[in-house]
Amino acid sequence: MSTNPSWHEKLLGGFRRTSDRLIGNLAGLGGARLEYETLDDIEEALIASDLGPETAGHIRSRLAEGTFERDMEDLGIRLVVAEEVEKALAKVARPLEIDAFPRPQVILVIGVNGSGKTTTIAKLAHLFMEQDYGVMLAAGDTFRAAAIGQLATWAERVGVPIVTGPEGGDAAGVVWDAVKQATATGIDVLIVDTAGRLQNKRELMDELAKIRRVLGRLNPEAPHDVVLVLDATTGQNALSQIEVFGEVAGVTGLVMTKLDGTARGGVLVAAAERFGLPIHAIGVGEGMTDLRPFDANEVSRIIAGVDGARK
Ligand SMILES: Nc1nc2c(ncn2[C@@H]2O[C@H](COP(=O)(O)OP(=O)(O)OP(=O)(O)O)[C@@H](O)[C@H]2O)c(=O)[nH]1
Ligand SMILES: [Mg+2]
Repeated sequence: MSTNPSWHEKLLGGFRRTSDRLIGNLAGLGGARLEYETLDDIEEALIASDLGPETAGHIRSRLAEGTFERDMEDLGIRLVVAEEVEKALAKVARPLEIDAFPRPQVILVIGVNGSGKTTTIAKLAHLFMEQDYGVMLAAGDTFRAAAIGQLATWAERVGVPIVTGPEGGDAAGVVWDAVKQATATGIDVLIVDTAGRLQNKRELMDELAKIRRVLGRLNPEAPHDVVLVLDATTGQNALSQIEVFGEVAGVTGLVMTKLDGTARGGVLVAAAERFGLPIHAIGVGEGMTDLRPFDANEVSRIIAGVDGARK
């Protein structure tokens, strides 16, 4: 029998900080009648737990509704929290669909240095392979030889072809070659890695703009997806990354990784309400099976601490 933690156990880990904080902050606020001051306290507690102000406001209004519901215990409050968080997350939980015509569908993967781009690409490739799509990778992070090597190792492990260029070479050139090869060989999905290690916003913008120009010349629809990879352990910082990359690269969807260990998963809710961008998948580890589209019900129950597996 495997002793590896299950998907659900890893998720519990990734949301523990958020849900512990939430449960701690809400403890003792139920029970008595919910007066205005108590409602204020609850709303503050929710925001302090990384849920965005909008969701916190909805929860407050729900709790303030009708005098009958006012004698609530902690658990009753948490059930309302779970329902409202689920509503916020259900709107954005949207797996990546492969529906480009003509093929290939080009997915550009971007994000700050170390956020988990390369690992996420491997996990996505595995997910699409399982759905019987033909997948190819492009090593568009040409800044370091190690980056090319890391993606090549993953390509081999997952069992997909990869197009690379020389270290320090032109990323747009690699992407050009990759699209040509993917088209010629009937590939369904081409996933493009990019460098996070760029000096500044200007340089990043120029590089991504060049890749986009090259793609557009081969297929006006490409890139079909621009997926921003966010590291859940960076908490609120993830929100400013969405803003910056949105401006620079026109983000079409998000993947949140490292929702295991020391993550502050509540930021997922804040991101959902602030930007409304599709959240395609979440990652809970470094293995190729550690990425899935997420289940808004499961995640919201974990955040609110009303999950069956948790006492
Ligand atoms: N715990 C955990 N670690 C992860 C996860 N995803 C990636 N990592 C680790 O985070 C580190 C950075 O991941 P990469 O995929 O190399 O990140 P990157 O964005 O490609 O980094 P650069 O290419 O340097 O910009 C690696 O050590 C990964 O193994 C995850 O979901 N959970
Ligand atoms: Mg990388």
